Amino acid sequence: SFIPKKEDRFTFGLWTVGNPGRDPFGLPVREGFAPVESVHMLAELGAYGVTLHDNDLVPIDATAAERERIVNEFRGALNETGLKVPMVTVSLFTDPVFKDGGFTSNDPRVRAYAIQKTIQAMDLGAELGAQTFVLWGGREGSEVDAGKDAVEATKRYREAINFLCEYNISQKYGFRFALEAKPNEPRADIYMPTTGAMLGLISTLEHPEMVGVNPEVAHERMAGLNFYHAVAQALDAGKLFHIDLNDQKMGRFDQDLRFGSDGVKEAFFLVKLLEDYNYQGMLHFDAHALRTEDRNGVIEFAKGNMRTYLILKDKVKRFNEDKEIQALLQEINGKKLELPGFDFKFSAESIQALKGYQIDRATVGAEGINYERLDQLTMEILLGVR
Ligand code: GLT
Ligand code: MN
Ligand code: MN
Ligand code: MN
Repeated sequence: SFIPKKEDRFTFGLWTVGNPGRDPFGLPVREGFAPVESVHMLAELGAYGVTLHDNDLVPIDATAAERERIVNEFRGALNETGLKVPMVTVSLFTDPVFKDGGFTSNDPRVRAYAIQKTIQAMDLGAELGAQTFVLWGGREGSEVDAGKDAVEATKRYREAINFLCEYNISQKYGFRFALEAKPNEPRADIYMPTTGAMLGLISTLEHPEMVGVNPEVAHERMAGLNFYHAVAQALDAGKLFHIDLNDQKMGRFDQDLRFGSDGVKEAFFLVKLLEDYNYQGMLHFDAHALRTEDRNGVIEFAKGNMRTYLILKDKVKRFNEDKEIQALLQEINGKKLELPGFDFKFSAESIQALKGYQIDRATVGAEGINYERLDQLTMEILLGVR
């Protein structure tokens, strides 16, 4: 058991298993898996698909002929293995031209190029059969707020996404865009730093129905936030179009650790949320193997992400079927309000009923809620003794 299957919908970015272990202080330590190698390796491990930035596959300066050769070769590997490309994205952060942002750059030459590059990435994604287009604005931010008006930047961001939505419609691509927030790194501050901020921006777009979010565990944890809560809000809004699974120590630099390797409990509640609410999207790992690893370690890393998800899924089942836990939850969540005419919806009758309500404050205030016992039982499930 815990062997990944296509039905589990696990996907990996080409940049994840392709990562050669470079960091801002050190050189590469291994040869990352090249795109075609990644496809074969991941298919063998039971993944459903791979995802990519335009330039993970096609170099930024490739000629049309080179592009065709590369895409054909890649498609050959996909056909051979049955691996899918459910999501693509665009790099608006690697090239020096984007040093002060893409969509929000002060320079209109750069803003136009960012939109042009994104449109070309959409064309590539459509060719590969992708349905989701992720936008991570890694350089959309600032160090010097004197130099860039943040209100103007928000307007430009909106304008660019509106443009992309219209292009999507005009080409009948049917993409759903998923906006990925991150609080900082590589910029000192990145605009729209949290999933909640992205949800706020989406409601101001011309086609809000076409745009959702791609929350990443590490990014909310860098900001010291509860990822489970962020994803819950996105789910409630019908906006969880995609998800980036990995892990991260709270408040540190971007670590992109193997899923579940740091915050097991939070990972458990995330899996529980996704499973209980029947999330049907891809389970996408955006992480990379530690810099200590060789290529074999990269395979261990890829396996580990999927295996941990499946183990946690099994723990969720145990939690949901545990009689004692369920009885406790019933006790905690099964309280009754005896107030005829009041149903928490505003009406003439409910306001009347509410005005006459007299809570027994002392009794209710003194009741224990039993979260200690519930949390201990959860821990015992996680620790494998239940
Ligand atoms: C980059 C970033 C990720 C984003 C990717 C999509 S690229 O690795 O750190 O969080 O999801 O652009
Ligand atoms: Mn990500
Ligand atoms: Mn990250
Ligand atoms: Mn990241």
